[in-house]
Amino acid sequence: MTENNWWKKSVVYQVYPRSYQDSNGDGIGDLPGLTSRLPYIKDLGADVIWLNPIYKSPDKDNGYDISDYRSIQPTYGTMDDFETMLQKAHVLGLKIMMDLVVNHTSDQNKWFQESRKSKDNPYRDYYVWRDPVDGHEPNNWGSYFNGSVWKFDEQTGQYYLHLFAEGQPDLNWENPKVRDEVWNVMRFWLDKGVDGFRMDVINLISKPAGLPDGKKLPDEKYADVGKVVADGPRLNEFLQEMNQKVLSKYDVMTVGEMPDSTPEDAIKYTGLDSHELNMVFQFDHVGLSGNPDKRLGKWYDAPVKLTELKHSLSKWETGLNGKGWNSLYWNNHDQPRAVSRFATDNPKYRTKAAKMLGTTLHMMQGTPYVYEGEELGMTNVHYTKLSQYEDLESLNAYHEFVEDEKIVDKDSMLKYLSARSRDNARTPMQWDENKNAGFSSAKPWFELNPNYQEINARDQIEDKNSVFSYYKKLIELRHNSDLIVYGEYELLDPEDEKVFSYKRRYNGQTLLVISNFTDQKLTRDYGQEKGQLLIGNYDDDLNMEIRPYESKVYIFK
Ligand code: TEU
Ligand code: CA
Repeated sequence: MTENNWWKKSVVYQVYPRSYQDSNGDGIGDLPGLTSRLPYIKDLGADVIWLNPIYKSPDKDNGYDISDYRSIQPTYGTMDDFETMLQKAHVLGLKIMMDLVVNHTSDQNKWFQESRKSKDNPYRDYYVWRDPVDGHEPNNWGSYFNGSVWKFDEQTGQYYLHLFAEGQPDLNWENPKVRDEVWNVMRFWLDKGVDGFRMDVINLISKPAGLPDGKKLPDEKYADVGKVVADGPRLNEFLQEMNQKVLSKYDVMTVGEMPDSTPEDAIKYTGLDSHELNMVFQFDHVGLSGNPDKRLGKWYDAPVKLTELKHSLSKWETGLNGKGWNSLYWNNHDQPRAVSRFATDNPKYRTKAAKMLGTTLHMMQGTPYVYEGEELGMTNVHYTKLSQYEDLESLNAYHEFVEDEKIVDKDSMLKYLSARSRDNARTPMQWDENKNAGFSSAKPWFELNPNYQEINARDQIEDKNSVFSYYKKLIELRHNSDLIVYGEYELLDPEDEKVFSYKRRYNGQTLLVISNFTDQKLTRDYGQEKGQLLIGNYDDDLNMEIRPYESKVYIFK
């Protein structure tokens, strides 16, 4: 049997539909808008589009709370609009990967509406219901979005489980009927011709038997639920069932989002013999530089140390080599903008810095993901007021830590939100310098980043020195090189706090990648004088000299 691995050679472009392109002047991105921009994505060179959820939803968590898995959110368009988009994408040779959100549904989903009616409702066991313990929540788990994971429901006097927001009750995967429902939802979309799924928090679906308390520090209100629930006892079994019953019948690509997973876990799920998923999204590198006050978790504004970043990415490169497959990403709709977070958005350097980050990631082993606007070097939005935020994770965290628990002062928390809020990723796409950045004829649903006059697609498509043109080259290089796709990775100088350099080796060829993460002029010798320059973000090459945010790639044949 030949290995069908088109997904190993692909580059994925992520579209957050709400912020991509509005077509009907209501200020919200939509499917016809995306359809009109497919040629742009094709021009960039991407092979696959990962589309964030477009299903019917009350939008408490921007589509990650689904009320009907088989219909399209009316603000995004109709099923016809979806099918037109899919068909046009296929004509252009672009594949469409859907978001599959099945750890939880919306509380407006028909299943949950039935489930909460009575203890003997046929849908009761679709969700996780528990009696109060001594008048309290059944255990000490804390929600990803703050507060307890348990919500008391008056009607039947029991609590239901929600790892995320209250409006996102967790499905009970122990119930075989739930699994069958999920398989049917998957078949519904696969039979329409979609090319794969990105599976939302898929490593959280199997809860440990008895739902035991998690470990917590004395001054912590709740236990970190990820540590108790991730990689649960029946996860392998559920994913194998999914593969046997559904995935194996289609030629599709799958990526499982797996917070708290390790390379060892990932090998279990993406391993060559396990027949489960093609790859996972791991969280190690985006989890670095959290607050030393553990109660605040990700909320902090210190930059990440380069040595830690290198260690983290390298652990996955070497850990999965020959055993599983990596996904490569700097950012997505849940993360701040890469250039602001890992390099600099200072206008003096940001173009160089964005290209440097692109080079560092795109020369690694794995399938690269480009988040909309990353290919332009879009930056964090730098909000200063709480009223500018929209995302419930940010708002909940502010209310809990500043107002309820008073463990951080207002100004610090605003700085942390500005550095880390998911809203940084969700400002509308910057298409041109016109009013509303070409995103919409009306006021956008969410404030634009004011820098769209300086950073926009129209300028960059024409400019051969733009971040966009550079990403195009990076993608083209990968498409034409087995060395870039398959080569074995080796980190150089792990203790170097300023330069990220590594080698890739394949069939007697070697690639050398050198990236300066500082604004200083440095000198480094990795033997590059004997190599041939493949790509770099400066006009010329000074060999041993490595200028601010310079990145260059050499090949040795
Ligand atoms: O995110 C999973 C997840 O773990 C989030 O808590 C994420 O880590 C957080 O936003 C970063 O602080 C997925 C989706 O990508 C996210 O948009 C959803 O809100 C979440 O699941 C619930 O469906
Ligand atoms: Ca619209």
